Amino acid sequence: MAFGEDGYVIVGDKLVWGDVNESGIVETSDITRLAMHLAEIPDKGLTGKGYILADVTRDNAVNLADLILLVQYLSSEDLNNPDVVLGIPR
Ligand SMILES: [Ca+2]
Repeated sequence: MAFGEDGYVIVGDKLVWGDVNESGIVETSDITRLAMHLAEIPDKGLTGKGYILADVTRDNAVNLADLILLVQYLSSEDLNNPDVVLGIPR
């Protein structure tokens, strides 16, 4: 176990921000997974690494702002937009 520069616990692989479902890549199903968490659907709450990776705005809260940024990232035609840093392992 190690701690990243933001104080997050890192276990195993590098963090891929936005990889809410921990599949290794950022994909449309991550939006679904985060939406289920925000809707407080029973047994669909995020915990552990998935919760950490869901905080794509990195403000230590998982909320609608994270969902919006994730949608913007996945709908962006320019995934190299420097303002969008999701999906970049760190
Ligand atoms: Ca956040």
